Amino acid sequence: MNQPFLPRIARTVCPHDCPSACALDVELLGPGRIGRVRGAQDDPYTAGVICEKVSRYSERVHHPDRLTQPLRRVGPKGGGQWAPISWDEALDETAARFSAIEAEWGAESIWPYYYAGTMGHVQRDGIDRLRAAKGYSRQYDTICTGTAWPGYIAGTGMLGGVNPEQMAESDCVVIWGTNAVHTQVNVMTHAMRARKERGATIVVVDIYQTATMDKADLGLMLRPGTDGALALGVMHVLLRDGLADRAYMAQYTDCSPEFEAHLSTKTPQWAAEITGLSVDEIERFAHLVGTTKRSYFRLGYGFTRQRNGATAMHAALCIPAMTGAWQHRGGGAFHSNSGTWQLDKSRLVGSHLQKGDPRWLDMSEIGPILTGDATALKGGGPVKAMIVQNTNPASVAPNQTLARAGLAREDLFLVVHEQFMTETAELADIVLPATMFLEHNDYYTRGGHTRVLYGPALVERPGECWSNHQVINALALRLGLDDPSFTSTDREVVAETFRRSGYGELDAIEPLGFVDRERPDAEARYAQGFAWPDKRFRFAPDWQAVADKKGYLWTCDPAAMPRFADHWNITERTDSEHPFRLATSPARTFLNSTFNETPGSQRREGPPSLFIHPADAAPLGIGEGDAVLVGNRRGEVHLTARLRLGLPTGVVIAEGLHPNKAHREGRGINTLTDARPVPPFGGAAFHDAAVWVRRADQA
Ligand SMILES: Nc1nc2c(c(=O)[nH]1)N[C@H]1C(S)=C(S)[C@@H](COP(=O)(O)OP(=O)(O)OC[C@H]3O[C@@H](n4cnc5c(=O)[nH]c(N)nc54)[C@H](O)[C@@H]3O)O[C@H]1N2
Ligand SMILES: Nc1nc2c(c(=O)[nH]1)N[C@H]1C(S)=C(S)[C@@H](COP(=O)(O)OP(=O)(O)OC[C@H]3O[C@@H](n4cnc5c(=O)[nH]c(N)nc54)[C@H](O)[C@@H]3O)O[C@H]1N2
Ligand code: SF4
Ligand SMILES: [Mo]
Repeated sequence: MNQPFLPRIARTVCPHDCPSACALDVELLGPGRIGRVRGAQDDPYTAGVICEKVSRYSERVHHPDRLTQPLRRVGPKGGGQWAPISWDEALDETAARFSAIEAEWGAESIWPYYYAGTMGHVQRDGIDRLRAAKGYSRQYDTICTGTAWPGYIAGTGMLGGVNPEQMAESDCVVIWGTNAVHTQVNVMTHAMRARKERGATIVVVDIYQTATMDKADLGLMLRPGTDGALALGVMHVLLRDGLADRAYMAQYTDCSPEFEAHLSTKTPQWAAEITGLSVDEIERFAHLVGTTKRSYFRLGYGFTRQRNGATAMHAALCIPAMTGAWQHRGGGAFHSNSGTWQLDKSRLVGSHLQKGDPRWLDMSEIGPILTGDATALKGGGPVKAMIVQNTNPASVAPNQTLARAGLAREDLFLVVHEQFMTETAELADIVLPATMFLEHNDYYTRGGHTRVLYGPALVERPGECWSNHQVINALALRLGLDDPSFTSTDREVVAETFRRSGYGELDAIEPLGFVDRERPDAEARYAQGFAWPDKRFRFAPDWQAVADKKGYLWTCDPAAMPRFADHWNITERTDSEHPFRLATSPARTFLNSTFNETPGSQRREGPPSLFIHPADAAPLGIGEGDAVLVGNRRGEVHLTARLRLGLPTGVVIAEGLHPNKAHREGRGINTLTDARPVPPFGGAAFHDAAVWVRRADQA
């Protein structure tokens, strides 16, 4: 007997790649239909606030372009002609091709590829279980966190910080290298509470006048890739003016006469020269954080998407270690809590099944890898087959020309499991339709906060969509794997992972919807010492020790690393041919390339644009709204000029990622970014490119 559907509001979690991982209340209007999505009021970090793109999620779930059945390419690669096929046909063909390619080229010629389209661990990371069991090439994850995380760990010894809810108890919140209004709106909720309730000062450090800087009391607009210099100038002033907490440094840090000597030449004049800030701005900032005990440093990812990003993160993190802000409630630092979950994911990712010791291929180097770069291939053979889940490398990967040429290779067998016909899916041999978060079960961690949340399947899936977990399991069974982990349901994997991690039983956790992993405040602020053997924060980082902790792989000569916290001058140089520095900062209503298919976001973002200072535009004959061409050694991209006063001269900004085909000639912004791995351990310098700009009609 069919039960009538009762419209209701259900609790779940936002699955997207955003540190906030908001707790959501979703209106369920019918078995397969949702209405409004709201931020949960009773979740202390979400606090009832979510971004606009997710509040109109019904646009995305019920989008007419959603993929709903498996497709096989007919005609040439990328030709746009597809024939619908059954799941059996799609999986049989994939398994047969994978087996044949493995027999001819070896298991390492197959490279499962994924990222964080959903942040649910079961659906995101289950692909590693198949990879391990088959001995396929491994994926070295660098694209997002490759510079930021090592930079932070270099100081504290682990990836964790003071609970971000404490921003509300701060007297000074420093929002550094994150455009939180766009990328993690909840930071603003708590920072603005501090201002309203305590009169806290809000400082924003960025390279242009972002929507976040609009809200700041002190906006520090510096030249791209110079954050290390700002940090050193600040520390110089702290020491010079007696604002360093000497007792704290003596007990909790490795501060040495050599480090102080190193800082003695890093005057605010020196820093002003490099950063483009004034001496007064640097001294004001130093005095503010030097005299405000409760200063909270919220360090983002953006400033680490520079070639010197890891050292910049470390240098910024050194400031609260010098002021002793860690000791005070509402003070300290935070980047991510991703080192604090203590999850046992060994069954989920198939550690028990690992076959051999296959090569690690760097995901950021997908372009060089697929176009046969011997170094990027680690001396091994070519990649001949891929299954891609949860990511859109034809748009998001650096050096798009290489990435797309590689994905389009006729001799690459490409399977893409997606919710939409993305620009990666367009290049596939087989496209598989994927469920969305409301249609499958998973759990989610919150890098920007303290909770691990459960998101249950709430609505019926459209058409023949399958979850990532189902696809990986079905493919594994067809490839002859019989481990019981390949016959479990997604809910069982959540339950098992929680149980193995000591979180408790899912049945008990589900009604509440989360496990709070908040650490005792003293631990979060390292009151018993930092996470190095001598318990001291490191002004002189031991990068090898960072690599050893996390399994990072060196991408530069270790001897090249600066000895102390420093400004490492290795960003892409401007020259007479490439006089501008370009950053590709996130747009407010796209999330990487996700949401660039929804009408609301398309309307809000308009055509792909380039922010340029009028003083730079005038000599080039560029006016507001003109078509411009932006280029460098890697390629050329069409954009629409937007004249803005809120950025330094010599710097241009393209907020993205718009679809490649929204650009004239179909080349997206990552045509201009570099895929060569950033030191010390890889990653992509998305905001670090030297370019030229011209009127398109003069090009
Ligand atoms: N709306 C929206 N939200 C998102 C995303 C999105 O694309 N759109 N992406 C999601 C993902 S995957 C991530 S990892 C997070 C990242 O979120 P954030 O931590 O905010 O990092 P980014 O978005 O890369 O960049 C943030 C800011 O850093 C600035 N920046 C660039 N170079 C420098 C520099 O040298 N110094 C300084 N001080 N600032 C610099 C950029 O201009 C930008 O304003 O956001 C997530 N949330
Ligand atoms: N120029 C420039 N490029 C950048 C950045 C930048 O700042 N500037 N940021 C970089 C960063 S920080 C990151 S993290 C990367 C992110 O790059 P990606 O991880 O590729 O992020 P998205 O573009 O959002 O693509 C995620 C895809 O996963 C799909 N998806 C979502 N959920 C599921 C699911 O459950 N199953 C399956 N099969 N698919 C799903 C979505 O439809 C979407 O197409 O981009 C990077 N690229
Ligand atoms: S702010 Fe981030 S986590 Fe929250 S709803 Fe928006 S995308 Fe999701
Ligand atoms: Mo990211």
